Amino acid sequence: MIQLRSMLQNNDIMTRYILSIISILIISGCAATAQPKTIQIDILKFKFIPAEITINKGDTIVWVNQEKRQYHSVWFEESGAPEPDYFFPGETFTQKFNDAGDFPYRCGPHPEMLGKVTVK
Ligand SMILES: [Cu+2]
Repeated sequence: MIQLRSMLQNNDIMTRYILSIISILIISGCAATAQPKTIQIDILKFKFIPAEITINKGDTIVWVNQEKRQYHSVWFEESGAPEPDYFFPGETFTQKFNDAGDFPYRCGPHPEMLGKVTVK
């Protein structure tokens, strides 16, 4: 009987130990790896809104053309990318950022439309 009681107590300690290890793993896992996010940038009245943005590695940006009838593009000209297709009202342009750095861009048909993505 005494043996059984001590076994139950040991079991109880073991369960608490395992539970505390599991919760430490969950908490540290959440802190260490931020989930990749998708961030929206609007295009309206010949502006990228916001024009400058800071994101984390692995995040994705979706540019949404919110104009009534004007097409635009998102062109990372300085990084040597070819000029992408224009996209029209209601359409989007999506890009994922895997590397840290500064990524300035412009609109192909409207060189005065400038934006910058900073990836941490
Ligand atoms: Cu444009």
